[in-house]
Amino acid sequence: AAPTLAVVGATGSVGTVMLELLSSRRNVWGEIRLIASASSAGRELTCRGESLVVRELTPEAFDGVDVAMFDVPDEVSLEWAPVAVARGAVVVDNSAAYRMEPDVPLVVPEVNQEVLEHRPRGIVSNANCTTMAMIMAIAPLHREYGLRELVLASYQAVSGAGQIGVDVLHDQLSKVAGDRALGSRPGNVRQAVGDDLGPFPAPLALNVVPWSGDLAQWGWSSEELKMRNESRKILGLPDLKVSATCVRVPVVTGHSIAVHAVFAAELDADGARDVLRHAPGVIVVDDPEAGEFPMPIDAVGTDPSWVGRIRRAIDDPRALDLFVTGDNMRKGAALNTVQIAELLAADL
Ligand code: 2RA
Repeated sequence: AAPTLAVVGATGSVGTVMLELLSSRRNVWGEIRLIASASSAGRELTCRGESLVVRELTPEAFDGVDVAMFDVPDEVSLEWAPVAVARGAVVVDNSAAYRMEPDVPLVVPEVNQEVLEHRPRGIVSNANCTTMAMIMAIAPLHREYGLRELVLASYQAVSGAGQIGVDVLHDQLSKVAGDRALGSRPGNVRQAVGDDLGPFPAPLALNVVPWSGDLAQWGWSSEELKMRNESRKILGLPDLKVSATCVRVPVVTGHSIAVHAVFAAELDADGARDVLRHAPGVIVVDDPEAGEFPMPIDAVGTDPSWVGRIRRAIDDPRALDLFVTGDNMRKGAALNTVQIAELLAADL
């Protein structure tokens, strides 16, 4: 029989994109079971044209489930992924709870699908959305030229912080709209926006905020360490040098990353462009004279990582600078999880 899939966190913003993807991709699933916290249980959602009632997260909800996709907070994954595994499911988890565990594979199908085979705990992790967009472009370049170092700056959309992030940005934009004095004197944007900053430490409207995630260690944010640690794990380069600065920008959906990548071999921009044109899940958009760059307003709602501004560094023939944009809700979260689940289903 066709395998049974559970979607845990089905009513959340990533869960919503998961249901859209399941409705539009090749249908490999038998039953699809939607699961959420008690407060969302009983809601009706549509998937594959069927109306489905959301079930409460209980151990019994996993009975008969072959693959369970989780998009819930870290602490919920920590508690419930082992429960799903004990009931016979393989879990694909989009939280940070298990990503760096040595016995949990961290999988990006286009990059390191082979590690999916070894999953002794029955759990597979999905990478963070910021790492994901970037790694899609960097992995094929690494295979060709041998990566040595990454210097990264992210430009992260508010939907990475959930629906609350999107709502807060739109509220702030309506508060600042039309007042042309705003942004030209210290403090007046803060005053117009007021105290409702939602999940962000400062106003996003008419601003950029060099902070994403929590304080981790030595002044680095959790998001910056995720970019470093996850890149090392996915590429199998435990000593890779990575420095990231993660920045939140007033964009709804689409995380972008400015990348300076140093390789072992000398390279040129045309060669790199050619490698990227042949890379799965990557689209090259690189014609500045025609105004063609990778940008969130174009990449939103699409599957690939968009890559452009590809230049060899002027002062280092082994280094490349480029700009990547990807939909943080799709490949950055829901799509990669669904792709992993589909690979597992094909192997059942
Ligand atoms: C963010 N990367 O953009 C986080 C979401 N997982 O806030």
